[in-house]
Amino acid sequence: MAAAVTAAVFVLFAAMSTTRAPAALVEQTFVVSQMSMTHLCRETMVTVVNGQLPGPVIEATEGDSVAVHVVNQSPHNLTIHWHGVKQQRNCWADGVPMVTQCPILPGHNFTYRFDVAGQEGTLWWHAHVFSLRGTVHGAFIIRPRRRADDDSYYPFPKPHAEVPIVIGEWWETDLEQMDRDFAHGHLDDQPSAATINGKLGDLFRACEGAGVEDGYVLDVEPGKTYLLRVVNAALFSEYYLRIAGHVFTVVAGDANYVRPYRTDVLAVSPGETVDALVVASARPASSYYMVAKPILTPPPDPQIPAFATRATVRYTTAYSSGAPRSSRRRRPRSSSDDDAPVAPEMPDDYDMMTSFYFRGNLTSLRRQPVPSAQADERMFVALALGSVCRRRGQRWCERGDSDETITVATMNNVSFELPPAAATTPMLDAYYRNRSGNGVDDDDDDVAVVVRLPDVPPRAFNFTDRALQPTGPEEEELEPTSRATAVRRFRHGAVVDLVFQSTALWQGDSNPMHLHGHDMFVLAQGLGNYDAARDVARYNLVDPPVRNTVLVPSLGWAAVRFVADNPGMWFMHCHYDFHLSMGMAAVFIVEDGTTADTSLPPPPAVVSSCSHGNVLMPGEILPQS
Ligand SMILES: *[C@@H]1O[C@H](CO)[C@@H](O)[C@H](O)[C@H]1NC(C)=O
Ligand SMILES: *[C@@H]1O[C@H](CO)[C@@H](O)[C@H](O)[C@H]1NC(C)=O
Ligand SMILES: *[C@@H]1O[C@H](CO)[C@@H](O)[C@H](O)[C@H]1NC(C)=O
Ligand SMILES: *[C@@H]1O[C@H](CO)[C@@H](O)[C@H](O)[C@H]1NC(C)=O
Ligand SMILES: *[C@@H]1O[C@H](CO)[C@@H](O)[C@H](O)[C@H]1NC(C)=O
Ligand SMILES: *[C@@H]1O[C@H](CO)[C@@H](O)[C@H](O)[C@H]1NC(C)=O
Ligand SMILES: [Cu+2]
Repeated sequence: MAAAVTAAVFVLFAAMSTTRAPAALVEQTFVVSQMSMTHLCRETMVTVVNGQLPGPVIEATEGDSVAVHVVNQSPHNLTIHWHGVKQQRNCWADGVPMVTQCPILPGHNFTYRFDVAGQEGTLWWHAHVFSLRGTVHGAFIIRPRRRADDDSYYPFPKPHAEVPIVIGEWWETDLEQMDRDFAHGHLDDQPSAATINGKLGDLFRACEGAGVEDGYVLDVEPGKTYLLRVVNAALFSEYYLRIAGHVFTVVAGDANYVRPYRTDVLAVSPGETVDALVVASARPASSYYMVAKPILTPPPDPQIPAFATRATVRYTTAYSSGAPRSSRRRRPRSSSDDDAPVAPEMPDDYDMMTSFYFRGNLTSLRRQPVPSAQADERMFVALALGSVCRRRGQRWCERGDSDETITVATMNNVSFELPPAAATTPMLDAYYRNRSGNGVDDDDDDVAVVVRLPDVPPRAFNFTDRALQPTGPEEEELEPTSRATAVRRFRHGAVVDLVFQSTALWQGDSNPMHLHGHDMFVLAQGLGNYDAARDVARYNLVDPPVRNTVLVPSLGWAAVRFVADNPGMWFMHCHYDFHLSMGMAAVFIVEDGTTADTSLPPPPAVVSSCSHGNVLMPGEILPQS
């Protein structure tokens, strides 16, 4: 009795001291359709959500439920992925076509339902039929849940305003066709421009007589602090972002707080987000360019044109407090139009070190409970290009830029392809029904094989030897590879150490590696070949930054640790679109735990089906139990 009373009092006390605003349902409808847009003097059909580019911002509060009704009025099969949302025990809503669901067919609808619990900051959403995400994307903001007795619910002074800054590219290509081109080893497509919040900016010429393209304008009041929520939604490049005359204070990356880090330049790779505070402390009489500039891979890699783009930060004069009050509505006055905005000095085209140091300076805001016990699983994954014979099943063919081969991208010498069975049954469905197998039938005459993603590269070589970059005898020996459905199973709760090694094999790209369903502790990064004997000692096990996308530097490595505690099938892939379409991907299976609340629940009542219509009741696909 006494114990019960004490418990009741305690519960009441706890409830009082942490009174939180109640969780809400954030509901939104995404109508996906095609729209004609004119840039660079040419009309282009683009696939967009709600007629907007970038698409609508989702704004939620930590702990909210989200429901997004997707109405597919486009001619494309598509799914939407909620990039960075952990989807704890909710893999069904992760939005990877043929892995977690069938695509939403043209003319069909699908509703995604999920919670955003335990995450705060900036994430984003995008189509996951790969290249379509070039125009089907938007920011996803999760604000901290405010306690009733506490106004300072951010771990930094509350900013005056919050501004999504979405870096993207303008494509005049049919993006679905481009995907197929990449998958067949044709890498000729390239963006026509870069964008900030969908605008190309004044570095690009509009039609003759119409001058330059519009740029995004951020109006600021002197002395106020702005929280920029920067998303790199580009398909191709990592970008630097700078604002002339202003300094950033980075406060979060991938919706995980970092210790405030002052820098005049941000580095954001595709898939990543960065939250940064900017104080409008420059001379208000001028305006200032905000420039996003891609990082290029130096020759001998093919020099794909990539473009810088710019927006403007413009000071508006607020009421000065000493001035007499007037009933007239305050009109923002822009700085003199005659003055060209001040331009920032940008890093050089091939400067990767500024990005490397930027990342090296990020630490988690709080000490992290890094599971520092011995890892249960260790993997070393080499990222490379290779080639397969164009004719399926053919074992020998001419290599080295030959027409007989298709260029593909690999993880430990496997280039990912979906099993043909996934065209009718998503891998997760099959897995759910037979959790002891890989979730893929390999009984019939499928060409694709399911293989275990090797834990180490099957063949040791000097990973970062630049002599491997151009086609040549050494390269040609390593180049042959194969396609398969690469999967790797993890016991529920396994602590996994994963080292990614970017290689010089046939290219010298960096690789932004993205893991679905989990965040990763980024323990260390380095240039050259990873050497455990030397590099494990450098692991930050105290306050490593936590991310869903880790940039593996060009000709370098990154070491991450994650806890495989979210049952389901999670895509792990490079967030450069060309690498993804070429097969730099794998599926991580996280097994069920021992209890119901550590196991994958049944699929939601309405799931999309590949074969018959789009609405299927669970009884139709699940064995009666
Ligand atoms: C999809 O949703 C829209 C808007 O809610 C509705 O008008 C339409 O009938 C739905 N289509 C299907 C196939 O359910
Ligand atoms: C932090 O940034 C500074 C300036 O770019 C750089 O010199 C330093 O090496 C960086 N620190 C790490 C650990 O990367
Ligand atoms: C489940 O998968 C395993 C391994 O692939 C297979 O041997 C077994 O027959 C499957 N069971 C059922 C009921 O399909
Ligand atoms: C690997 O290649 C690099 C760059 O060509 C070279 O400097 C290094 O000595 C090589 N390492 C080994 C072990 O051969
Ligand atoms: C990949 O495997 C093939 C054999 O299947 C081999 O010829 C090639 O050298 C390997 N390449 C690498 C980078 O391991
Ligand atoms: C869309 O998906 C359906 C069912 O999986 C498939 O039959 C069709 O070929 C796909 N269309 C395209 C353009 O990929
Ligand atoms: Cu890559």
